[in-house]
Amino acid sequence: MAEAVYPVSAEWARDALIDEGRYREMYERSVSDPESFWREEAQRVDWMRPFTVVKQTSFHEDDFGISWFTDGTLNLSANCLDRHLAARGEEIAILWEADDPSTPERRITYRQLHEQVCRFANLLKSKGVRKGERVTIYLPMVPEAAVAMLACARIGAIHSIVFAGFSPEALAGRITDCDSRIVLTADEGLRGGKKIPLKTNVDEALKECACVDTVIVLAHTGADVHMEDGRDCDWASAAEGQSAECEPAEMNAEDPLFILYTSGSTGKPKGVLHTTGGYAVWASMTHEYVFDYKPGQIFWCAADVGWVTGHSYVVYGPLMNGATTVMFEGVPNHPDPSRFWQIVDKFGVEIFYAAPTALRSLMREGDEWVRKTSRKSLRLLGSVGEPINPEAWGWYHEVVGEGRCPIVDTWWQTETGGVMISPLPGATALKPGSATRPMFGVQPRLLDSDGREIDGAGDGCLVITDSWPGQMRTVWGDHERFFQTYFSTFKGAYFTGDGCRRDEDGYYWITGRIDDVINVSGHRLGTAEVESALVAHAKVAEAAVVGMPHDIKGQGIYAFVTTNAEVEPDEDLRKALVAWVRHEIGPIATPDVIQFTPALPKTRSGKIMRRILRKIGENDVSNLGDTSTLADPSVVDSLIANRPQPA
Ligand code: 6R9
Repeated sequence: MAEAVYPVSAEWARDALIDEGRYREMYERSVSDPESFWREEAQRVDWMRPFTVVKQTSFHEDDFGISWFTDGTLNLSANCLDRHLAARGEEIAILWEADDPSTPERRITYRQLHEQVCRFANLLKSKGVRKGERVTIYLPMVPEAAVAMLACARIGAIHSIVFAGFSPEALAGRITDCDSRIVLTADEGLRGGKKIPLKTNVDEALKECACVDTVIVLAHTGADVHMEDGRDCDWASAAEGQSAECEPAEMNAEDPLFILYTSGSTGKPKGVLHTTGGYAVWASMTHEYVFDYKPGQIFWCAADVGWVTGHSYVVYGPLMNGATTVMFEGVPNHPDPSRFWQIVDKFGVEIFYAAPTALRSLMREGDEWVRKTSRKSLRLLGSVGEPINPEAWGWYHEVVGEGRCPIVDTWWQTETGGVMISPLPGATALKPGSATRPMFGVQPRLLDSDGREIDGAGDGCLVITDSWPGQMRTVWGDHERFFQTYFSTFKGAYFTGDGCRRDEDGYYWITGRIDDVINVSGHRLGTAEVESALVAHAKVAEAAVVGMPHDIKGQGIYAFVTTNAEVEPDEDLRKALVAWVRHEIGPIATPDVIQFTPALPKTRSGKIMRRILRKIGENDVSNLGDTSTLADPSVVDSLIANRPQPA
């Protein structure tokens, strides 16, 4: 089948920051002379002390290390706030839309945001928070989440945001791992009219965390929540008494900025650590070029700040560039499936960036919900988090964008800090489903399973061969795991965990994870995490989890479960296990299918044959490949015969 190609329109080629000629020239320079390229590009940051060293990076074991702009100093909150005050202090920094459309929006100017950040930074200081200390943030999508992040950056504390949909158990694990003494939360969150008991979750989590002595609680819904004497304090009244001036701390480029936990293929979630200078350059540069961002435009990234997309494209990238960034507390289909487009009209959103899973769920509801809104302000659309299927791409392009807005399909990861492979709207002809070409400084390669490079068109494991400024620097508390996870599979290269195809035009097509990570609604989950939650249940002996295709979520969760000998599995147990996993990890980990089985297919050496389980999960059992090493091949037949139909 011939691929559809959407050429760059004449207006985009003329008006965009970067056209095709400039992309080629800049890309070429970024890889042939990275020193001079990044020396120049890094001038987008206001440095307190300019750097002299650009880049000291090696992916090889003997001299492994990643350091950018090493001797420069800066403060990221000053870059997001103070430097804009003179020119655009009265312009809107954050436009906040509540879950309930009848709640008034909030419009916060750069000057007001600066003041709030300073007060909150002073409050953190008064609670004894010091440079390098970890602050856990467990907040809904409210402007105070951005205030908290920027306040940490202002005083040099390291923030660790835990998505407000995670369970108390998951929260406790993340607080303990980074040994955080302070937690910032709200009484409740609101999503789609449902209340999320954040403070109660924190209280529950803190039963397991001896390290926490301070909790600052934002009164968001006004719910009556328990306040622990000597530990908990009210956000607003505590911040009110603080000074509205707070000198930004001078941070080294390589001082940590934040930790964000993400799932890997093994073990517990790892704390991805990003540092200050390189991340600042990367978030701001990619935001400007990928979205062709020009001052004054209204930018809306619909991701939650609990994910990396929210860090880089709700808060840091847009604010560094002086943008008006939209923050939305709610969900796409509440109170009805027009919600996104109504917000677009209400605020005059020009650039809209969301995940394919949200688009697919809206597409299913029919075009009427979109067509009854105007959307005439939109000029550019973006996609992130998972592969976008050509059908959803077509709907986004034709129905949402009315054929007029280019779509930037941006591939990147928590680990990469910002966009790595993406079209630039004024430069790149689009192919639906392809993330197209690398960002400046990004050198993708495809390798076969023996580590041999694939030249030209072909399919392989996606690796990146040289560092870029936004790259993660370590796994919190486990530098060895950092090296082992990303740099030991293929010598001298960063291993992404994704499979990828390159076509004749040099375009990249991400095919999805090739490790044991599944991508549910754009959220990463390790199969091992879900398995360990399942086996933690008293009635479960063994569990194996694989991904399965899912129309809306992209991937769903398929769990094979063996119960303890005396337990008779039934519908009640199935329901109980679903609730258990939600409780252990959070609703995003809800299993779609649980198949009880007396045994799992194992090799004679006792290894579960996941390849076969994946095939069963995908309902593609015609060719299971070699099963000769199975200890008991009849297990597979019975699994196939008893495969439940997804609900
Ligand atoms: C930003 C973010 C990373 C994983 C990544 C890949 C998948 C992200 C994609 C995409 C195809 C895209 N992914 N963007 N796959 N096309 N445009 O999502 O970070 O949560 O760490 O997930 O998501 O599999 O490896 P993160």
